[in-house]
Amino acid sequence: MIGRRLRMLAAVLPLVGAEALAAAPRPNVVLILSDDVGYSDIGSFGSEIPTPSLDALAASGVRFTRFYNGARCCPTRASLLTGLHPHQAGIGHMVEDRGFDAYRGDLSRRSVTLAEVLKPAGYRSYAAGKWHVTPGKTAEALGRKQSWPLQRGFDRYYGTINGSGSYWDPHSLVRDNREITIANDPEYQPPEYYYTDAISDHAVRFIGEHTREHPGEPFLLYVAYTAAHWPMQARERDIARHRGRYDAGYGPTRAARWVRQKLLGVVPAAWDPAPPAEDWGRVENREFEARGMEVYAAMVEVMDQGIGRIVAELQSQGQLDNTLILYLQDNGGCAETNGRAGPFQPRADRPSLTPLDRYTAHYGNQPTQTRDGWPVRFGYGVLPGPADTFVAYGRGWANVSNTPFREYKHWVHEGGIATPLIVHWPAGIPAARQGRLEAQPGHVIDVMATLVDAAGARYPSQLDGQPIQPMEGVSLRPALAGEPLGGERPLFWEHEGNRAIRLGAWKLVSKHPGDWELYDVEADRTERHDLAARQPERVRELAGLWEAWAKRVGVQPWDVIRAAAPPAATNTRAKIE
Ligand SMILES: [Ca+2]
Repeated sequence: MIGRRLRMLAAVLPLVGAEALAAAPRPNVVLILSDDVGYSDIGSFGSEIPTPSLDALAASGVRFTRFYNGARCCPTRASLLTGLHPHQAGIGHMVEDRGFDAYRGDLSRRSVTLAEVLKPAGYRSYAAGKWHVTPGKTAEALGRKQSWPLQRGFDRYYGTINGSGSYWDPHSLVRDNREITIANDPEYQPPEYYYTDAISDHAVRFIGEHTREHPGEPFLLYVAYTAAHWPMQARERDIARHRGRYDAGYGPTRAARWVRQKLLGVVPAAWDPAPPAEDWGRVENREFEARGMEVYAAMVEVMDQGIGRIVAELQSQGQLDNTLILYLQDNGGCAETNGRAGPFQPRADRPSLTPLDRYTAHYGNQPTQTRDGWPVRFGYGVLPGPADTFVAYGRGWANVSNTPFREYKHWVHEGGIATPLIVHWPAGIPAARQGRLEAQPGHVIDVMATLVDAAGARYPSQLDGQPIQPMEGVSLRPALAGEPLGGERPLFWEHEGNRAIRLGAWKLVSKHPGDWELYDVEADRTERHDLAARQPERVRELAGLWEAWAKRVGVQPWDVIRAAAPPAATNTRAKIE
């Protein structure tokens, strides 16, 4: 009951702020998402990685310092695209069917995407990059296409339907409604293929084509980078700019980020940073560990360069002033160990496997060979970067990425769910607010409500005869003007049995299968001082709100969902036209 009252209040109050803003014509929207990048990994949130393009957007935009995602690739994307909680959108876990409607692993027909909502308001929509809200790991799954971007409101698409994969030869690559390989795509043959650049190039191309072919019409452009998800892969010349920067290890990098974060004001000095995850003094192969972070830094920097080209294209088309740009991250730094275990594999003298012809597509996250026949190598000590390597950067650096927070991608402690949100919109943000920080909490569910508000669109109650669930978020537009978002509202998370609710200054959180922990996240957002034992009444109240929410959105016990996992898809190949 309390939850419902708060939601109603939250839904009514934002109008006050929105009316106070000067009326701007319907803005273009460029929604940029990065993948497995932590809270402190960009310059305006404390990083040493050069991100001048994002820093420039931050300097003349508004930075939300208490913004949240859904802890993992698929649930965050489902929420971002629909304005619903992931379970309501059918993506309660990832993209496998676990036998419940909230866990179909495919975007629900009882949800609408940003593109489907903006289309009746006169928008054309484009998407470049990772989709990952429908199955895509096998040729058979890709054959279904029912929830591909063009079936969910977008007019053009270039990118990967599935998650992760090689940057040099991505699998599940699609142009519009057609599966392609990097080699058989007549429309895009750069001198050297690299997925991050391919995403940027297509985003730039879509802006140019739109302004030529549909002048005067607003557009939505969704740019979903896979940087800097494993594998750590980048061009040697891009890695070279970061060589030696991480030789002193995790501690000094993390300490320097913490100092910069305090100077920037994105975290208060009073918080006690989370403990370090790994001890550099005990690292066996420092060259290997430092190299992982050098490549990661290169991946983030190349993404930022692409964002710079997107902004430059908007500028050259005269569109920048009335384009609402949002940048955010899909989950915290990733401690997964892919490619790091097992014995070192040296590079062969020559390609030893049969090259793939241009019509052969490969399926699955981790290819066994490069297109030109080199075996893909992994294992402790394999220096990542080239196409024949497949290695993650590891927990020590993920802990640095998430400075100053605890935990990682998958978990709903702050290290898993905290993301920067940069909002840039010269025509829509008052000059006095440009460059400022915004401390009101927000969540990826709010992006739908924000775009509906900014575009003057109508969120439908049904589409094609299907009833559509009401959106869950609130418009962030008042906050752009420095006004309140409409009082306290609870924010909720569930992923793999990890649970959390944030209401006002309080956060109740649990790491599966552990008990609830209670934190005052205004005084202690790094979650160092568990107050659950001292405040049982508050624990009960917040736990009750969480239980009611979980029931409403269809959360199932993680042990049930885990047991319903289908067999893992293996690496396969097929010829495509
Ligand atoms: Ca991710």
